[in-house]
Amino acid sequence: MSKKKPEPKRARRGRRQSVSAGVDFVAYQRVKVEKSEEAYARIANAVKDNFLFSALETAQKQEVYDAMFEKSVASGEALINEGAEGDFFYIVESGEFDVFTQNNPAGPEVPVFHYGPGGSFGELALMYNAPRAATVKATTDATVWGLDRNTFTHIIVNTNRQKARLEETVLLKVEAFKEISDGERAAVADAVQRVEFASGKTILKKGAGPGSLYIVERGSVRLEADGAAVCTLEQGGCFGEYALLKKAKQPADAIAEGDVSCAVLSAADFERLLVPCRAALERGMPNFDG
Ligand code: 1OR
Repeated sequence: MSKKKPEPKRARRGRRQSVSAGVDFVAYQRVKVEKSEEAYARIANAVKDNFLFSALETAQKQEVYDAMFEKSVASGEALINEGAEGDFFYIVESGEFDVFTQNNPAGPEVPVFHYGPGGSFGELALMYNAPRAATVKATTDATVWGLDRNTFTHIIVNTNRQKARLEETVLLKVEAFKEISDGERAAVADAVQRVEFASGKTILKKGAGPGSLYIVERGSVRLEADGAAVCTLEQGGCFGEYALLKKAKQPADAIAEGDVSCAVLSAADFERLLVPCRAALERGMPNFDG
């Protein structure tokens, strides 16, 4: 066994409160497991394509990385046993795992799923406060990064809260979205990815082809054409829609003024979700055509 977070039992005796469907959490204490710079780099590499981590802001990622501990698993060892209480969530750095369940009609010895490097498992018991739904066994020697239940739940709760904030605050400020229903707005909140930009960064370049729709969540974005300011967008402001709607080139540079975070909707999701507000988006655009 490797290092674990300090005193997990004590933390779990805290007052429980229900915060959102399926998620229970206890008073949160930040956890820091000492590790090398190299270990941090390995964690970042292991989670880079993991959807659970893509929505996290930089500070939250740091919080998760701080809490993670390294664990070696021998070939044949069950890291998770079906029916057990959930304790940790795992990300695979190296090695292979098979998933088994007693409910498998083909037999409990036949794997129902497989994980390799970059895969993650053990979230169900933590999210739904339920027994482990399956057994996860190493089929080779493996290295995983573990995250304690309390930190995992805290991050999920925060992510849900951020999504609610996006839905109830930022997206409500988008003029063009006044025309879409609550359900449609919730679908946009589900589809967007949060992307952060450092101060001064050119987010979109004038003349580039159609890309995504950007909705400013935090900070301000200056639109600039040929050195002349067009306008400055604050929370709820959109850019990228001109090129998408007109199937044209970007009419302006979009530059981050201070640190900026945007909710970004892909061209495909834009087509799928925003048909009802095409006209409103067009009406709300700055006059790029002079
Ligand atoms: P957990 O906390 O319940 C076991 O611990 C983990 O195995 C579980 O979270 C998932 O992360 C992972 N059914 C249940 N759990 C699965 C399954 C699964 N696959 C992976 N896990 N399947 C249904 C089997 C009838 C396979 C789905 C493809």
